[in-house]
Amino acid sequence: MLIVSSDNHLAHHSLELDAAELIPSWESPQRASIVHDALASGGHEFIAPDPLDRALVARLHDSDYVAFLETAWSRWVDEGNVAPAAMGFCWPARRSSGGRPDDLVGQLGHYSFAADCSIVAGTWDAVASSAAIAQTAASKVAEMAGRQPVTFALCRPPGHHASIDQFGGYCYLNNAAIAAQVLRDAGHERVAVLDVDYHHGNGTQDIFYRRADVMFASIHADPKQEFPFFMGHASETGEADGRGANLNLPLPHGTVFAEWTVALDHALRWIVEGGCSALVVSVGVDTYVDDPISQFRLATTDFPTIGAAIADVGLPTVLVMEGGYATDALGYNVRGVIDGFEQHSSGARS
Ligand code: Q9C
Ligand code: ZN
Repeated sequence: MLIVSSDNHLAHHSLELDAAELIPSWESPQRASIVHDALASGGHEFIAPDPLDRALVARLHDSDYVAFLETAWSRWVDEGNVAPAAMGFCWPARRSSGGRPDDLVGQLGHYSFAADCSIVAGTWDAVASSAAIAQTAASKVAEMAGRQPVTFALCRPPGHHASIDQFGGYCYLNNAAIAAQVLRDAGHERVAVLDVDYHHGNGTQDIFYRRADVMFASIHADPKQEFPFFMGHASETGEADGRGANLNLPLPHGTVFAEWTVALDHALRWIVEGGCSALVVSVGVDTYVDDPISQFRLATTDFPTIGAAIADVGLPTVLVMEGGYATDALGYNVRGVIDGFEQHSSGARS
């Protein structure tokens, strides 16, 4: 498989508020190295990303938000802060009047939705590189010949929690949304984004919620029990032109593969019936039983089955890396999805 990756993320080591303690984020630099190393011996081709297309990003994210992400760290330093991470502490709440404050800490609240995510010196370079990886992986799929084009975007930081104008959940720019837009621009009339990360892809849902041309399906822990808490309910089905183009399949804590895979079949059927001609997958492997921040019970041996089921849809596919925090198993689990996809895709399909 063609894999797009980069080392430009290494200086992004964010802090997160976890159980009232500020800790080095679970979303660590070593995650991407672990996945890279697990794939290095698999006979894959690795390429570096093209430069990020800023006009493309501006079609998915608010331009003032992107400018904020790019400049927040230097503003933080210029204001004399010595703390190693720029972080907000005050967010707009119910009955807030809204509007963007002038103050940097106020803007950190305005442009984020969770305290598990902060901006450090290396954040923007990592975020821009991660988005460029998704963009490049999608443009390669769009130009590839052959039966079932597929690429893997080894993105870090992840993207599916990043909305039009808010970061959170370790995500800043929405890599999967960028990949989907590239496929749209390459002539695919209808594109699906399937999100199999443990957490709901609230950012991807937000970006495409009023659009019919990108369908979004997510299988995730019930927001009644789990982050991001305020989005991801089954009742959210899309609005305006996007009515009916959003599918949420929330599952309870403790879900095992036999239950999870029923939701996967449902989502894949929905995508096929929706008439999509290309697929982006938000590949989170934090559904794994021993994930330190998650509560599903998938096994390492389940991930190749997931990859094969996704390949069976037969669409040109961009696999985009999202979450997965059990560093001991992360490499095997991601490799499982990729091997499962490739083996199914190259094997006899009826
Ligand atoms: N500190 C992804 O998997 N973190 N993001 C809260 C408490 C929320 C996960 C943990 C998890 C975000 C891409
Ligand atoms: Zn996740």
